[in-house]
Amino acid sequence: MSATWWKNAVVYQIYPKSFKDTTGNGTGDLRGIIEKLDYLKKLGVDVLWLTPIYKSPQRDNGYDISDYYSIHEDYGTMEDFDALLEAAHQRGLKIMMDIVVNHTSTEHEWFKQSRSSKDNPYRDFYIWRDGKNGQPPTNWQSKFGGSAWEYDEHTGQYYLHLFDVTQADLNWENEKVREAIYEMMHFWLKKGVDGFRLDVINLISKDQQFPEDDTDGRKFYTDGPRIHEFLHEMNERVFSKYDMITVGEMSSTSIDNCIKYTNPDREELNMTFSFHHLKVDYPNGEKWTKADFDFLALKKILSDWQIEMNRGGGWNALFWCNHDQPRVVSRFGNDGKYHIESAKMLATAIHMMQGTPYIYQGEELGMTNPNFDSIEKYRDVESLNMFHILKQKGLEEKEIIEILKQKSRDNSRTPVQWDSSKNAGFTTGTPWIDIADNYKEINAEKALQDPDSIFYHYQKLIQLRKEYDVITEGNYELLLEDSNDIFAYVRTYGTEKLLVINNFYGKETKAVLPSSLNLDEWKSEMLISNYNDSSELRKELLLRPYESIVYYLK
Ligand code: TEU
Repeated sequence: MSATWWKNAVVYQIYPKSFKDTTGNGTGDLRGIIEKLDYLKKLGVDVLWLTPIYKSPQRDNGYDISDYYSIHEDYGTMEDFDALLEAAHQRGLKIMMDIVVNHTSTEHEWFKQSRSSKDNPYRDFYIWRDGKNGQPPTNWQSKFGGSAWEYDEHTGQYYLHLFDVTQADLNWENEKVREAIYEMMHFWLKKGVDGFRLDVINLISKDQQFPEDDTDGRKFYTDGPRIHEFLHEMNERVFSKYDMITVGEMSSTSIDNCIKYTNPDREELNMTFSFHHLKVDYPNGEKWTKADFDFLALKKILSDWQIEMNRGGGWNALFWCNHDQPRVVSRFGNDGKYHIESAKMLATAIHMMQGTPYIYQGEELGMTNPNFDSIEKYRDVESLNMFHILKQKGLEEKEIIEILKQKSRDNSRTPVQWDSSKNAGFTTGTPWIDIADNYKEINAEKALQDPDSIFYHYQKLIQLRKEYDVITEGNYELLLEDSNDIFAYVRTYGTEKLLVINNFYGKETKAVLPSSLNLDEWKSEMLISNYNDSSELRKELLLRPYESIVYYLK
């Protein structure tokens, strides 16, 4: 296997809590993942990323870790984990762990020690500062709302938490913290795991002056002063010793930084998730408002990242969905009349780009947002915090629910719809969060029986990636840049081309391809489409609602 096998791999993200329950306690578990490995193998993915399964009080569904070395009891035991690893490896599937090292739970032993006194040896594992005139040390804001500093009466100082108050930021300036983290990483890699997804990894280096201005403070710790040094050190001390895949989750980052993170010469990470393309429905940067998405901005952002990362020798992780984002078919597609067409179109649009694609559980079934209509149905800490903050701002409850229906992270956290039986075959108990009520129409059992299903479209896209080098290697050029409904691009690799044409809307439209493509000089073959009678390649193509076609030119 080549050292860069991850370049044409496809990763599948599992949110264990909502994947498959085998005990009837309403929460998914590791045995449930083992049960579904053959399903995942059939889809054709190579790597399974598990969101955090470590011991945790679950304030933020496992992103608040209290022990890096044990498994959260609802998910099973370390024996179950070992069994999963073995069963996955037997099938040629790799396992990627979610590594959360910007912060730990305040229930982690390190934090308990740290909080106990100013001269405890663990005090410097976290970021403690004195207040300013009875106020927090800076005006930095938590990503989940409110101040990023929490006062601790016991020692009279504040600790930093960029996320929930129970997620205390680790002090990466402290070499002992870094050593402890590297040791933990070796523990999992020695067990045989094949990769890491590193949670908000570009936030670990804070400006030690702790400055402030009239913003929320993110510029003082995003892609911070020592971030590249820390990642290089991590690579040298850990990643370089294993054949593994690494992907960094990058909050509010820049293309320039992501080139640095992923250009192999710098020895940091293999690839990065950036989120700019998923902020096109945040008008003026505001997430907590109901809004349509800006299609031209979406095309521009994805294209800029395709072109610039390639030019700088970097590598993108490609994705529409994860456990923090609404379901893409509800967001950029159509979850009603054109559910199947639009889900397939979106899949094609992202899978034919350069980078390593990530599929989030249920995306391959076209799972939709659940449209939860009362606050009791929501579970996510961010959604619940925002509900209160927006209420304080004077918004009506009904209005806030409409916003949550579009923006809540719970939109993607409802259980996987396996079949049409009770609770969609997810659990025999009471699910920890409700199941979307369309599970009788949208479920895996049905998808597997229908050769035209969204599932088989994803399967085909994955196969194509394995067959055509142009999908992995080709450079990218955007076509019809100003079109308000078509997202078309061409990939070129030596003497091969891939022409990808997507209608992003539910109306017919005409694509007039530029003469510069010299279409007459090429032999073309249709590789995939979402209608069974899509047209051969022509200079002018009439596209039906959400029609999506890929042509291979040689
Ligand atoms: O998310 C980091 C992150 O910045 C977001 O995607 C986050 O969900 C968003 O800012 C909220 O508006 C990662 C994890 O993916 C997320 O689930 C965790 O809650 C977070 O880190 C803290 O560990």
